[in-house]
Amino acid sequence: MSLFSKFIAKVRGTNDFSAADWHELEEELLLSDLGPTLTKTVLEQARKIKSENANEALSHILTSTLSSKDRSMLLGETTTVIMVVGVNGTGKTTSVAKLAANIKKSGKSVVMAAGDTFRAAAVEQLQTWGSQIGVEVVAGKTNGDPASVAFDATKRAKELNSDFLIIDTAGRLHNKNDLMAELEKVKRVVEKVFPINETLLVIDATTGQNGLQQAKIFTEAVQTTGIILTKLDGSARGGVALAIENEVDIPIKWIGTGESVNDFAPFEPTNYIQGLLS
Ligand SMILES: Nc1nc2c(ncn2[C@@H]2O[C@H](COP(=O)(O)OP(=O)(O)O)[C@@H](O)[C@H]2O)c(=O)[nH]1
Ligand SMILES: [Mg+2]
Repeated sequence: MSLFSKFIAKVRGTNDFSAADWHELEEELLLSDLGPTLTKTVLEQARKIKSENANEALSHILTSTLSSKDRSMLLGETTTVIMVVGVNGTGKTTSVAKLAANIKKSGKSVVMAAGDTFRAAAVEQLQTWGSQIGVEVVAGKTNGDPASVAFDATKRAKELNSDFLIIDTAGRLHNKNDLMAELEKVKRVVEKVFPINETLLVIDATTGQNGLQQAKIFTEAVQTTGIILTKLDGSARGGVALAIENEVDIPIKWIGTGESVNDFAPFEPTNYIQGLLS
């Protein structure tokens, strides 16, 4: 049963929701990771709903909590450069590969940069994806400078006249200043050649309010143009998408729904809201 189906069924049938019913709905909203602020707002607005149009009214309430910013990919004039950032384990490397495969499928050329040089496994992981999906990976030495890998990859993308360059990064969050300095350095060297068009922040949907906290910290440190929300397949708490967009007003552009390369799609707000309601 979806988040609001019980509420809708009840309001439709009786136009009457008891105090206990409201309490139950509140708990459900909190459990689905809407967070306290948004839960309060949604409940306040839901109290005004009449039986005749409960579904429509709720759909309107929820849609208005989403960002109204453009969700389409920001394109460059020549090579479009996408930097992917986020905490370790959220699904950055996997999402880089999924996005590259998606771009390749649309007939465009793409190069991937193995910018997480802190873990040898991360470089190998991207190289494995690269051979699987047939996309070139530029990598450097383990513990090397991520900016130098990014620079080499940018040169390679230029040489190949590639339509896209996607840069994987390391996700150490323990020190915001270090992270900011490192990502800025990557940005600086890349932008000697091409501007970075998109900085996509990867958030793991199963981490709930913690994911929201990460989004806030990252968006303070780096200019983020969009979000990739991963692991929606493993989360019964899809409400976190609403909470994120409501709090940081950055559009979710892509969603990850599994570990394989095709478990990836553009975020469709209408479908998403309908999923919460029906
Ligand atoms: N179920 C599921 N697992 C995912 C998804 N995206 C990534 N993963 C898994 O999450 C783990 C961490 O992913 P990885 O890309 O290495 O994260 P990174 O540390 O941010 O680069 C891996 O086991 C991935 O297969 C997703 O959308 N759904
Ligand atoms: Mg990684």
